[in-house]
Amino acid sequence: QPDRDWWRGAVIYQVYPRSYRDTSGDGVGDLRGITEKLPYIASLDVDAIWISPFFPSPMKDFGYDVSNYYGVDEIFGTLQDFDHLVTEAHRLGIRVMIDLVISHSSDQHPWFIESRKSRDNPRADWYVWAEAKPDGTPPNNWLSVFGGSAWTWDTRRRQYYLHNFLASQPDLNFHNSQVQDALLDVTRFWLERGVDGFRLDTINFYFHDRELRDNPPLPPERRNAKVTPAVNPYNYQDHVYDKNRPENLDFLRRLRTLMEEYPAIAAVGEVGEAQRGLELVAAYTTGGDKMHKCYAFEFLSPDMLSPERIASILGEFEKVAPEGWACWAFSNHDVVRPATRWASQAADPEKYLRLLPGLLLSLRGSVCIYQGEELGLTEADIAYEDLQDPYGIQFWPDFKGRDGCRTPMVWEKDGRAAGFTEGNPWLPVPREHLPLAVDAQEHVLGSMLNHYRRLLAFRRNHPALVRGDIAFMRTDGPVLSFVRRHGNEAIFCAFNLSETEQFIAPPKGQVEPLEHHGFSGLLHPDRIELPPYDAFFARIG
Ligand code: TEU
Repeated sequence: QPDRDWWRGAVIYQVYPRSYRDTSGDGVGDLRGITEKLPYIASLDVDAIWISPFFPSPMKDFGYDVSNYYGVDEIFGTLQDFDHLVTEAHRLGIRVMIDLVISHSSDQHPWFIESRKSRDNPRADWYVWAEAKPDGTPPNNWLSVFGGSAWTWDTRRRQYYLHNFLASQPDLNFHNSQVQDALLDVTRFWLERGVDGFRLDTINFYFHDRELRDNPPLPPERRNAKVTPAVNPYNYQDHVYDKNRPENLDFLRRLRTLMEEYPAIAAVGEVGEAQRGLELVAAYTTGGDKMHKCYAFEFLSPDMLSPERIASILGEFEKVAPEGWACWAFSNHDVVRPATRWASQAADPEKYLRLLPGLLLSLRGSVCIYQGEELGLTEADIAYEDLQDPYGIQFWPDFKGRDGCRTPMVWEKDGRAAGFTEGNPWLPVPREHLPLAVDAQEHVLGSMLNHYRRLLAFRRNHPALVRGDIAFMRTDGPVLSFVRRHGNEAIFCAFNLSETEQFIAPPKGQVEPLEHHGFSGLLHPDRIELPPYDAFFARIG
């Protein structure tokens, strides 16, 4: 019997294919490269991989602009390479999730090429077209995440089309049922090829308001200038009409119904919404008929972690989504790596960085780990001349874009391009990453890599950490503590997020300290001793 519930508490390892391993020598990673490295991924003991988009694409947004949903871009290989990857992953016990980017396509997709030809062709209504205002300006005030108006004028149709991201990423019109059917067909194609699930890009952007009403301004108390750069006015609108529409739920239900035809499929939806992320995650995951789980941007923002913040985010989630399931991530291909975003601000960055996976892997929810996070990679400083990310180029220097977390994976300390490629890597390999290469950490007992492995094994050995509920104990001050409980197993977890030693009272009843997790908190008869940035785990009665 397939384990239909495998996604609960699953650890998903995110692979950004351009930067994982290049076997063809063109400087860009490929599917064969991922397959070659599957034994490494298996050695981490994760449940699944999520592969960022590998479909044919003009790569204006590095694959998040798809021009054919049924294939593999030449640069990444072939469909046969993909089938082989899936077979090998399954042989090693790793499930495969792919990244479906269906809110928008590339402007080079044949659907859009046809759509823009005239106002009355069969696909005329497959994208979101609208008349200019009488003065020639765009239909409303909607903005693109990547800067400027969300509307671009098309000289042939003499109309504007909608794009939430780049102008080369036109927004598909979900109000058109043919579009929905076409996208479900795409989904079925990959289900038939044996994938185990999907990471669904920008699920809250699927529908737009048909009446094209202006977004109201965001009230100042709900602004968070740090989430996206203050230079981008996108951050100051309340996105109630361009995205986050109630109809999104209907399409997510259709998707789920399709997924239910196959055994043990799971979907994790990306909710790109800084202001009301948790509320949306709740709406999209409760009821068992939409997404299995979602991730919002709570822990992907620059806001520093604190016991209070962590408890309030998880507490809020439990409140709004008692039966929903979260997926937490500290890192992905869109945000500054936590080693730089958070740890560099700590008194002891190295120790702080080791605390992060202990914390992440103990929270209630599923977890995503982004390639290189397990090595402790820092954000690379990319020179303006080397920038590839359109988002970075647009907002430089206020915001340096996403290339700094997309540099090649470092495999060999002394290898050419760190063992990533025989050619010239599409983004430079930062010199400071070399000592962190896999081969440099592999056989070092206490390396970051082995720390992750040990923690992943620790989590797997304790079902309460995987599927248990969570009850917070201390949430104010520098120590966070909670109890994870599942069946008759209860685990007390405590984290010292400060640079000074802390003492806390042990939980009542029997306390049996657990080992093999890489932390050194100590139980004394009357208190628990937590060194700076350290943790303590115990089985309690
Ligand atoms: O990201 C959606 C999203 O909300 C991003 O705009 C995010 O806010 C931004 O990257 C800043 O961190 C997804 C993908 O993860 C991203 O790589 C794509 O560029 C985007 O969709 C468009 O498809």
